[in-house]
Amino acid sequence: MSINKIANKVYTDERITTDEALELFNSNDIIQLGRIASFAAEKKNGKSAYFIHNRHINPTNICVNRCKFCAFSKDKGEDGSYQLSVEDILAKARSSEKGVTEFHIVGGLHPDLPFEFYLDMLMALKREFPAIHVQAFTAVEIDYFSRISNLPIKETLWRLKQAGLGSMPGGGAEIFNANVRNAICEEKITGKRWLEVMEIAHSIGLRSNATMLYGHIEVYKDRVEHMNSLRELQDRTGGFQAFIPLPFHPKNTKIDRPFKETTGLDDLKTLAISRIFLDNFAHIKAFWIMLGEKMAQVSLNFGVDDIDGTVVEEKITHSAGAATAEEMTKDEIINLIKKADKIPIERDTLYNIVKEYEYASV
Ligand code: V47
Ligand code: SF4
Repeated sequence: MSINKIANKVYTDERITTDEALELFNSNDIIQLGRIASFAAEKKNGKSAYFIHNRHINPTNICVNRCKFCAFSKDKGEDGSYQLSVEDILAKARSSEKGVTEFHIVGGLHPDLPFEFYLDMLMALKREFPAIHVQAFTAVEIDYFSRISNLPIKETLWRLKQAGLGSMPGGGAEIFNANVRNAICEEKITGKRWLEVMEIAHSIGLRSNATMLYGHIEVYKDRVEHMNSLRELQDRTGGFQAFIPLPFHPKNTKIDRPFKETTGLDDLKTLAISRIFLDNFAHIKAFWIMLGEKMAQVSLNFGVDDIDGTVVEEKITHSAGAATAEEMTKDEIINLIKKADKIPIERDTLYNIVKEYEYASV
């Protein structure tokens, strides 16, 4: 089948198959891919491009999993390992700029911290910042909390929600294929378990995101199957907000690669195809920290409608050699969006509009 035939399916609102998505991955016609993805994106979000005024906080880098692709994690007692107290976390929260609407909190699987630590952290944050949404804990952390607390996943999530958890980020998904997963993060929960945790989260009203780590040892088919599992779950729950493809950063990791970073073409292709394939996801996000500011901006014309946020402090990708800054100001983000010929919309975590900025055609 030619790309034109696949394009016609998208233009007539017909879902594309996994074989067709694979065909798109095997094409290098990036301009046509961009055109089809832009059509799909504009149908969902018009000319809007979203961003959020947020702050990331990583409570600890000590992690029992030690995934091969992760340069952030350390063993307990190792040089460079750290563990923030609730008071340290509050201090970071207090240092946020006025107007921040989200704390984004993920960390390692700490060997000794009890489940109560995370409940206390949430309660302390909500006590002091009741209006700020806390998006925290990947499905991997939730599964770990359920094991250390001896509670079922649903009860674990319920207690976190009662303590102030607003929604979940999309991390920990990596690549669901079992062989690839075993090779890059053998200690991590399976893809099936990741999906189960998300299904339960959605069932109790917690929204979440979904990610895919690409550009390591996986092949295109693994990416398509990963996205297909997400599309199937989303058909059942509707609980995912954004899909975020994350390009692998190899520095300081244990993954041998014959070449280094993902290429610009692969980044754009992956973002564009995800927009075309995931017809039941409202948003495709380019996390500028990992893609670079310029690539994130360009991707706004290749199916992306969200470039994440101000971030302020980022440890996961920067441990793995990211060359980006750790913070962008709102004005810088707005400028990137305007110059991509889109309308900047500051959103909150749940995509309510905080402020719509003027459209300035270039
Ligand atoms: O799960 C770890 C990834 C994720 C590396 O939901 C790496 O809005 C590249 O999921 N190279 C955590 N990636 C970050 C994450 C995220 C980020 C921003 C927004 C949202 C959201 C979610 O980072 C991990 C893993 O997939 N990661 N190491 C690395 N060397
Ligand atoms: Fe731990 Fe997450 Fe890093 Fe894996 S990716 S080692 S689970 S912090």
